[in-house]
Amino acid sequence: MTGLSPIIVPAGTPDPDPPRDRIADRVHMARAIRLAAQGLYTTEPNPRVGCVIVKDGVVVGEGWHRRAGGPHAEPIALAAAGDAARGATAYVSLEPCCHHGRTPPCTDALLAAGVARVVVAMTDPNPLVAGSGLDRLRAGGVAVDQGLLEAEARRLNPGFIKRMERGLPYVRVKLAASLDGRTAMASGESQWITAAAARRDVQYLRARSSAILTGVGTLLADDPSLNVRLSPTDLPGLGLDEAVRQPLRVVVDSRLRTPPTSRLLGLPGQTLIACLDPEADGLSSDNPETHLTAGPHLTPFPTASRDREPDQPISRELDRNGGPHARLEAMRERALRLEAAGAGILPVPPGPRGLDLETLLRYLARMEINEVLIEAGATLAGSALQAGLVDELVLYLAPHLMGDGGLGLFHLPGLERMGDRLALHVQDLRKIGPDLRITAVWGPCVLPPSGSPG
Ligand code: AOF
Ligand code: ZN
Repeated sequence: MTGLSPIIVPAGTPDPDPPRDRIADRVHMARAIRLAAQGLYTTEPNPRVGCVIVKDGVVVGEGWHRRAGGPHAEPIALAAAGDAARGATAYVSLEPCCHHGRTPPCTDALLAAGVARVVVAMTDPNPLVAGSGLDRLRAGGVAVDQGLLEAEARRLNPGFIKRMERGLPYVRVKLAASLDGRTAMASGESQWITAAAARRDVQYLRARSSAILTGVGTLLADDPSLNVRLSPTDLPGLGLDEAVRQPLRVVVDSRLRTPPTSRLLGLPGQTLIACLDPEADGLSSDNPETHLTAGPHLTPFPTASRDREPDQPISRELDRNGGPHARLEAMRERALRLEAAGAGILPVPPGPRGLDLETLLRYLARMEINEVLIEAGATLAGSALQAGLVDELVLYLAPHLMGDGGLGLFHLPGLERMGDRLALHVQDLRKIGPDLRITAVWGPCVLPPSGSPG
């Protein structure tokens, strides 16, 4: 592989006299993890995986998974190794798969190539694999070791792991504020708080995410694009002729107030608007007309445009003075207009504050969304935090003071006493141009820093 900087063996528990082969194992696994990271911007919904094949102390093949549907890391490394794979050791950042997915099982390829030993950093949380890959290798006479640099390997794939283990995506909240924690001036003015370097850094956060989520308040105030504006040369793993993947844009918009002329609807990529489910919201009965739409490309629900005949009488007549049917009909009309503008509409049942964010996130996980970036205002960011749905905060702080009349970072009602505070662990802190970037997670440090490399 070209273009990679030298391997730095991550520091572990000090070992006064580490055997040479154990050091070699760590070096090769570190390399496999580094290779896997080349897929940071391209593999979703698949995990980022790297593989190194070593024979008699010499690296004879390397590979990393680039795209779902494309070859996995192991067959690429095996092809590079050729006959040298016989009797060799394969270092893989994730347990080799043993199932037929879009590609055949990697365990079969490793066995057929005569690999003698396989070292994996972590087992595959995919229930279709989950240890069976290692079992199959052992049954085929291969020596198997697991757990080497496991924490480092897990950091590669927080979204894939959480989706497989808990049916939820990994959620990052990104916010930009002044040093005194304000996201807008008292006048409401908010652009731009951070400088160009921090705004570019956010582009890398977007590029690694499967979805970007915002609220209708931010959308109405800023008309944001929520797209990735980097070029293929900015992102490792992308060929010059390849398009940069646009994450799914998700707008939390209970009453469908998103204007069909919103900028994000005109951009490449898909937009999903999550609204309050009119049925669950008590607006409606068993009337099939109450189904809104999810857009032809998202299709989890029957679409209004397909269900309804053009001149079918509508319930507006029943309820002229703004009662539930009129409101429902107004929602339907807005849904149809937004759908015509290219959006998918997803009805979500109500939660403690507005629509139920956990249900929405579970739905996104079913769509194979691994990492979600929330770029929203204090209300949505606060709701997501208080619902326990946020895994990581990425906070950009500009060296300004905006005054105590400005808006704060999170709307967190009910925190009154010191004991109510939400405790964070700062995992990474660095200067990006003139601004600071703080990456924080809950509790002890287990998660990776995000954002652009360096
Ligand atoms: C590996 N090596 O490089 C990757 C693995 O549809 P498929 O065939 O691409 O299979 C996807 C699943 O395979 C994915 O959910 C995960 O369990 C595993 N990914 N496994 O041995 C790889 N990318
Ligand atoms: Zn595989």
